[in-house]
Amino acid sequence: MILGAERKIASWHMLVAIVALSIGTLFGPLQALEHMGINLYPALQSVGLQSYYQGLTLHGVLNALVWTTFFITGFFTLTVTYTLKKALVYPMLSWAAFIVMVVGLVMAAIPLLLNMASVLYTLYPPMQAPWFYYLGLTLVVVGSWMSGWSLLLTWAAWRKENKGATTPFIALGSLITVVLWQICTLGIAAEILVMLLPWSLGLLPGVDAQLARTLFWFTGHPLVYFWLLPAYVSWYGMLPKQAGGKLFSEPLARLAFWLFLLLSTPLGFHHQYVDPGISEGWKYLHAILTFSVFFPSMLTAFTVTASLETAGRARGAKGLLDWILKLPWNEPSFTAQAVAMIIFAFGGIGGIINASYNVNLVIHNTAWVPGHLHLTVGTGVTLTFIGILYWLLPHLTGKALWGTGWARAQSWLWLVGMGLMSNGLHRLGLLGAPRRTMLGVATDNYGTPDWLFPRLETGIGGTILLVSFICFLVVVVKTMMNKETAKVEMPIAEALQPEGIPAWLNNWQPWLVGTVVLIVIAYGPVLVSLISQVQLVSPGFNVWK
Ligand code: HEM
Ligand SMILES: [Cu+2]
Repeated sequence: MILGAERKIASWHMLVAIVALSIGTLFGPLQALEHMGINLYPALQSVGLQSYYQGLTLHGVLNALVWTTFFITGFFTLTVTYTLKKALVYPMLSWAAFIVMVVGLVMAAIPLLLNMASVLYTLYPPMQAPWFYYLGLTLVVVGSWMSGWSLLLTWAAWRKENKGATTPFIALGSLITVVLWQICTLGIAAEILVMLLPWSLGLLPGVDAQLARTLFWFTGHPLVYFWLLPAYVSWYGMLPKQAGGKLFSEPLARLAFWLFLLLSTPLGFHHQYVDPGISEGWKYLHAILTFSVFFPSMLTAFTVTASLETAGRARGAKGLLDWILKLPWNEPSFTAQAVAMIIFAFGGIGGIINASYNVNLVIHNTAWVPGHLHLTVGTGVTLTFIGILYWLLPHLTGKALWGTGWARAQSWLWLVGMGLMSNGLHRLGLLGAPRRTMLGVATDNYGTPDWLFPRLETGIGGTILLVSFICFLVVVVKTMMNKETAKVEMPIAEALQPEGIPAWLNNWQPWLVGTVVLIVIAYGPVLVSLISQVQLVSPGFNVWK
């Protein structure tokens, strides 16, 4: 079956995603070098970059929001249609979704580039951006919703034609992620449409910063699962096949996705442990719920590792651990994703510290936090997506991947660079260095000599990451120009035991009901109290000019 429209739609998404990542990532090494004491920002004023904070906002928005969202909506267009073996029922809806996302992106990019919206990617009011920045971000989200509707409608049509059939795992995992996104983005949609947009238009006298933060994190935590679950779709559903093995247990894989749907949203207060206006009891509840996410995370660690072990054994491994060496480390797509997993494991461990109500106070708002998020979204997710591109680009373009040696080197350099940078940032955080701060300057004022070594580590790591990223870009550009053709298909792993899937792992209803009930319990009373005491008092501030 040829799914031409779907491929075209996905190709356009990937193009925007890669361009966003390329521009966004440019600023990363600048930040890392600044931390080391090499401040290149004054020289960049001539090309329009006004400050560290403008660069940091571009870095966070383009990488964490734009690259991820465009990649994911494009990737899911393929995963759902290919595994259901059904073309989109409304391809025009998916095209319209893409156009809405691009229009939104342009609207948001203009004020970013003009240094009118350097409010960082968390857009915390009372910092205020122009109204068209907020509207642009809203359109990106609305476009991603539309793209999800198109996939859900296609699945509904498939169900009618295949009464009683079990949805294939890859399609199910993708659709669960789509639904998670539709639910959790209600927070940021409410924040922008009801407060920030009218406030920036002058229609509201002020803004309630506490309510805005709460609505932001309603979306902000599940956002990390919106990033991560597409990587899990690949780790569970594709990587075992790429490695020459099988998915160890399909029921466990499905259970993990359902649990992420259930547990992702009702725990955003773990980002607000120090916020006033939310009482300890509610924060404690969210802390407990955060720890419950440990279960699906461990299910994933176990199932994915066991799947890769089946691959190593199929390749002739006999001993306890030699299956690791037998894995196809010469394949760039595999290597990138395997390296991403290794680094991600450390991110998971650090996450337990962030989640702990009391220990969090030690690292809150310190450099530890970007140290952590580069292990998770910055590597676990991004390097996995890069690994996916190593088969997806040949699939979409019909051209062979250029330079497998370069691509492999890219992953290992990323491991070294990220290992150093992230370690440096974690250490700086433990020494009390704040995040979102020009540490090169801050050290002279309130730093200590202990900061010196981790600052150097951060700068060197960031520079190695730049080299890694250049390798990636060379591979992409050279592949696009490659004369050698290749026919590469989406890898789809079989289950080790194609046993019947229990009905409760193919049934949306109990999971959706559970999700809504948990959200109402965990957020309802606090939101009611914050809304009933809303104080629209704060004017907008521009702190970056
Ligand atoms: C070449 C690779 C990269 C380098 C060298 C790098 C470097 C940095 C540094 C040093 C910071 C801390 C700045 C501060 O707190 O003042 C930072 C922040 C951040 N980075 Fe990266 N980064 C890279 C890639 C990425 C990627 C791939 C992503 C996500 C997909 C990402 C997402 C973020 C986010 C969300 C922040 C926090 C922004 C904020 O606090 O508002 N970075 N980066
Ligand atoms: Cu979180």
